[in-house]
Amino acid sequence: MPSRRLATGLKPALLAFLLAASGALPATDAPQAKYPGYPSETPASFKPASGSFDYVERDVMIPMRDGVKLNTVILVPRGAKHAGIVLTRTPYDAHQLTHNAMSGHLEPLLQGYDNAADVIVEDGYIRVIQDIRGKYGSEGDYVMNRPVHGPLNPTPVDDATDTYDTIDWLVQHIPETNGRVATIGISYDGFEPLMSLVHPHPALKAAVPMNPMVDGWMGDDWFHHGAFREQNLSYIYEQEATRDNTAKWWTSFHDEYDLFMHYGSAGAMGEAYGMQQLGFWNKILAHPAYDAFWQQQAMDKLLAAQPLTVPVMLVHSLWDQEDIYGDLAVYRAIKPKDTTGSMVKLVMGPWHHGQEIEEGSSLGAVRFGSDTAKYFRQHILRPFLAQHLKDGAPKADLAPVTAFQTGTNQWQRLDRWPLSCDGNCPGKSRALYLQAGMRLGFDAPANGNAYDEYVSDPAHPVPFRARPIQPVGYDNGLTWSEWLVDDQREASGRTDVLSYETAPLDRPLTIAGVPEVHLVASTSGSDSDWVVKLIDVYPDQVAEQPAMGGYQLAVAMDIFRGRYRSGYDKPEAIAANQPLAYRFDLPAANHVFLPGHRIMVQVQSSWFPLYDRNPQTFVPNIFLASPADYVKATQRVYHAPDQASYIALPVVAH
Ligand code: PG9
Repeated sequence: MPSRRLATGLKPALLAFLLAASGALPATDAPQAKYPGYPSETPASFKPASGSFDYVERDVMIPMRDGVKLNTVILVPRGAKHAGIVLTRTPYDAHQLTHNAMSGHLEPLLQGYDNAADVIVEDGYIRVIQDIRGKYGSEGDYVMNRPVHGPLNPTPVDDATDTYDTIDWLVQHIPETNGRVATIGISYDGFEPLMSLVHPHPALKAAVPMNPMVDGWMGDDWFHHGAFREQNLSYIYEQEATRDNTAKWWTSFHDEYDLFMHYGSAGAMGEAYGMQQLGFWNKILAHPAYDAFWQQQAMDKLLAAQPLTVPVMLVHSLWDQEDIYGDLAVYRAIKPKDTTGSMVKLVMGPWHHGQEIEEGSSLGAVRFGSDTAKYFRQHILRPFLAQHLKDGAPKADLAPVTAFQTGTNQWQRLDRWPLSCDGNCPGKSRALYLQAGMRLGFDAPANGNAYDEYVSDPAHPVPFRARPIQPVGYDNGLTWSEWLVDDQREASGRTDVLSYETAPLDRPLTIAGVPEVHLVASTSGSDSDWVVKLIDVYPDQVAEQPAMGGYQLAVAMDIFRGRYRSGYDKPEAIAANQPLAYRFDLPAANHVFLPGHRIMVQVQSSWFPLYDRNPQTFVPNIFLASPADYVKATQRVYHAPDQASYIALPVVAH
């Protein structure tokens, strides 16, 4: 086909060549053009005209001690002098986290996941976000939550050494800094500040782990008391398959309940998705119990063995749908080291995972009366960072513990946490007994029917929230972040959920600590899961918020895989139809059950598909259970005088 001619009658290529030769077109330093007379319009390198920006961006590859270079985005407020550095190390794409919006102003860039952007910008800090080893722009090999050098990691490098080397480079190569660095982050990015505390760099002046990943087996992202959080398969798949997470999870179902039922065991599902290619997935399959693999990488245990030399602010979300265990476990581990009382601060807010850097006036249907997240950032985080990062800043006026009390919706300045019981402290807690007639009360069970029973059917597991079950996610209207405050009426109406309830309270009941489950139960199977929920039941009508009428708000709830009854590292079959004692902690609560409210306890044996189903037949490894292993089981929960089931409530006297 003849080439198209222009109005000039010349062929485009010839015209372009003539124009270029005449100098009529700006010379571009385009790479050697294939057609010199018709060069690319894209230059070999483009330099943004950022001179008007209120910050200067420097993207650098920082060499670690083993030569691996880590991609690091450095954002320096224009004109900064003697500025502190706020460092986040992330597996979630440093470039994306520092370019949430394209702006000549720094705050829009940082407004998004993991940045307390208002505080960082208002106080003129240098913001540094770095891809961790093996992810996105960084070199090296990726290992999920890379364990410290030792039995689990034979290499000379880990996230502690990488943080040390990064800080060392930053304070030597950023002339605008005063040499004071704080590490901060949420979730996996919260695990990194904890790692920064292991053999810390002398320039590290503070660490702010928020909702950190600490013990993936006991109560954070991978298992809770041995039950596997199989809805996180998608995370493992995307996080491990490629360096830049370009291999995306897929589904052929709208309802995640149907998706996970379709594949049977979590192991079979992983196989169907090709996950045997992924190192961390194979490690999970090989370590279903709480063995050395999990115990030796638990950050609370690791830090308990470390000297405490850097001030730490632990930030906990009371309704953390992902890492509700870790920060308080770390607090228990390191607080005893804080002999001066000035090294460890604890903050507990009424938030979902990471909500402390978002809007905090409500969570789902629950309202708090003020923007609790902004309060935290401006009145707790900001003075803490200033004290440690700004030359000559005053000591922050912060209590050892700043906790939001739900129910009354008020912030508290506390000198310790918990205020009462925190596991194994008889005499400081009050037993809330399950009683006959589906009642609940502080009187030990009298004679009456000794137990209640239900049939737990793995073919129809209890949904952990109303169906259709959404995928785990944060965007496009997904409400994953709110599931812990879903109305539990969805469950209490089921025949495979037992619900026990007090009469309406005639006075407030305050708890501030860890509710401890003491369950006496039997199963006709040889393995079983037990889910226990402590619930605040709202009055039948709530004038100021009608939708809360009769709302069943979980204050604390968790799951326990019965095979670990004798020890988390010792799975064993359960003797069928024998009333046996099960003891496990629920997440901490700081709550007031108000007059007119009732207390409810729910018991069930599945929480699907967030958690994989227990086949209710004892098999060596549930990941490898066969379809035939999944059997119905008759569950009995006892409340006889000598077989009392109760929750030891960490009650605070009024
Ligand atoms: N805690 C988050 C997460 C980790 C692993 C699986 C799923 C979620 C997080 O690091 O963002």
